[in-house]
Amino acid sequence: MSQQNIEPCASREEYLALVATLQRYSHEYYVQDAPSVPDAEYDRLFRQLQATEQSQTEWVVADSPSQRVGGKPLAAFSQVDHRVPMLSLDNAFNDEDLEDFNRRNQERLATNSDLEYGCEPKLDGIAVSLMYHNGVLQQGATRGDGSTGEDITQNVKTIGSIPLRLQGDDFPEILEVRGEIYMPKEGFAHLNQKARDKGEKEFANPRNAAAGSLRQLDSKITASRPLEMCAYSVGFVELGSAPELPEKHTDILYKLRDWGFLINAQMKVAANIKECISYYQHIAEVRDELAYDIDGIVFKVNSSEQQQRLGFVSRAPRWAIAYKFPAQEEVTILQDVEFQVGRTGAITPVARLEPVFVGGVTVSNATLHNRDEVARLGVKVGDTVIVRRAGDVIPQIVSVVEDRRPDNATDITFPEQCPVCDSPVVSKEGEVVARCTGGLICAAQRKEALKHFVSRKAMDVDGLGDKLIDQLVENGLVESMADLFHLELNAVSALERMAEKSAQNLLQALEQAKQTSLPRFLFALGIREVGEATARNLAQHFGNLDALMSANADKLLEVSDVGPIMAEFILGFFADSRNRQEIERLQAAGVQWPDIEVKAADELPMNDLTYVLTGTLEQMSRNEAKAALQELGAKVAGSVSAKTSVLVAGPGAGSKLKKAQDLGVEIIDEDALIALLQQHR
Ligand code: D41
Repeated sequence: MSQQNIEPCASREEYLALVATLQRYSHEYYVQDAPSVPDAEYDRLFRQLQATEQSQTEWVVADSPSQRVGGKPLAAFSQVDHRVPMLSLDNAFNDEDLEDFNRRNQERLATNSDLEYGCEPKLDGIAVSLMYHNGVLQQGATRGDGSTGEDITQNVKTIGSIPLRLQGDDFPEILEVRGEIYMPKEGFAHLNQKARDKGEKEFANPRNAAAGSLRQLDSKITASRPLEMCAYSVGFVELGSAPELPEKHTDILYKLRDWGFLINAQMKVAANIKECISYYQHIAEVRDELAYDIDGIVFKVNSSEQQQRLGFVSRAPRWAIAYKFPAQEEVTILQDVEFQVGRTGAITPVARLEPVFVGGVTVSNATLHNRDEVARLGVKVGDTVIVRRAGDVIPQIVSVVEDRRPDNATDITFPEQCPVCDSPVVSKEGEVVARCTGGLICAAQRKEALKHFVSRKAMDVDGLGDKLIDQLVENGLVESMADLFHLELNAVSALERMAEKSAQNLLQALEQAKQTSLPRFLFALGIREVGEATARNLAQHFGNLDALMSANADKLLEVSDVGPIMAEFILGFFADSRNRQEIERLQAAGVQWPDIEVKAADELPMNDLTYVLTGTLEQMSRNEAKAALQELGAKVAGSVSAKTSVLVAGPGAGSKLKKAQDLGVEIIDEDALIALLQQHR
């Protein structure tokens, strides 16, 4: 590609106009999430700015966007005394605490009327102070101990959502803006992925990553980190000729937004404390979908006049409180490690923990994933560990508190024999997973295979849960999938805790499950790597089971989503006579499905179209959407490029949405996607 020639600005006026343009674009990009020009255009103008500043050093202004890039490393941070102390926040841990807070406020204000509150999510980041003189950023500082912090001016200037110059003209002569610098979850995941790729140490969480990024003496490092700042209050103010700030806290924040700051999009006004509690519950529900980590909600008496009357005690204002969510990370003790055998024989180390209340539930198990993860953590039995449970994700061990390791801590050794069937355990070269070689001899693998076979997206046998499968296998009633369809009423109702009626229901559910579809059946077989979407593609492509079973590798590779490794697994599965026999037994037991009419690719309605999915889908899973699109002949890609035909963007869409906008790709929401899919039913 040809690099265009970049001409430096011819005059100071032209240079200043360029500075202003770039400032506007950068605000659109970082704060409004709505860039009006493509990245390439921004980059071009930015290079022109740099070229100009190189040849005309005397023109350079302090708020030039070039000043974000990161200057020379500092030897140490100097100290900054806060002109107005940066207060801390009192905590509330339950609704009563919050109601007490409200009652105290009412008493002090000698009123029975409802008090109005500003409500904001409490971002889990680093509190900072930004000092503006005549609208130009002069200094950035950490909160420190509240009276003295560290000068991190160079570093905050690298953060895109911090304005170097305020917009508008009605801002105070001196204005201190306070806010939280944080790292959005997506950026955090990228950063850690890069660290993993390079074999470097990962950050434990986005907060640590944000703190670590700000603590860099070399601001070039900070510049490379995905940080944002969200403003939450003002500190020192000297109006000069500017009008008074608004009376209400929330209106002050709207003013800050006008001047160019990011404020929290979830911010709301609550008319009374009851509404505060509903707000808390609402945010707790959507918490996982937010693009950033939060650890609670901050409630602030909205009227400045009331705030002043309430004042503060020691280091915290009486008029504000942080209602914390249950902690998502806790320390506990690793008491033991057990090894579970999965459907494909994969052996997973599972941590048995001293029970601990974390993320709102009591946790006594956490996955340790595999050998590599155990090595990465360097964890031993007896260690004090940090467990994390966020949302509905299975609990994880994040790290070891090494200075609490007892003398008798023992290494975790992986078994060489399967803990269930005693077959040898092997790890294939290049694979981190250790597997039991027992296949269907192994009761654990059999149980897991059966659980998968009857699961909702597979054969969908109603009322056949994990516990019942365990019982059926342990009592020798079922060895393989086909055995399920030969169960007899008296044998089932003889099982512990099984009423005759439930046994009848189970047999009826099994009878119903026999009428299935080819995609379901293929998925249910549990072929390694063949998920729901691939099973659909295979069914669509081959139309019937015989055609699939007699396909060679080349034929399999024609199916979208099937690569060489998966093709190998599919061939291997059907080459195994035990699997072929099992399929015959299933069909003999009455399991059946209609064949599918195979359409040539160019007859499919979405042939030639490439879709990308981003953000959260609320009415279907991403896999379901993907499968439905592929069924209509569309390709579903992971990233947006010039080849993308349509981007489906749900709430929380981020960089992909931006890129699609830049490239002028058609963007639709989930409702439009559903309408589109229905059109082709
Ligand atoms: O999101 C936050 N972490 C946040 C922190 C917030 N939304 N509002 C805050 N408001 C205050 C007062 C009421 C004192 C102006 C805060 C903090 N303080 C705060 N952050 C760290 C210490 C105090």
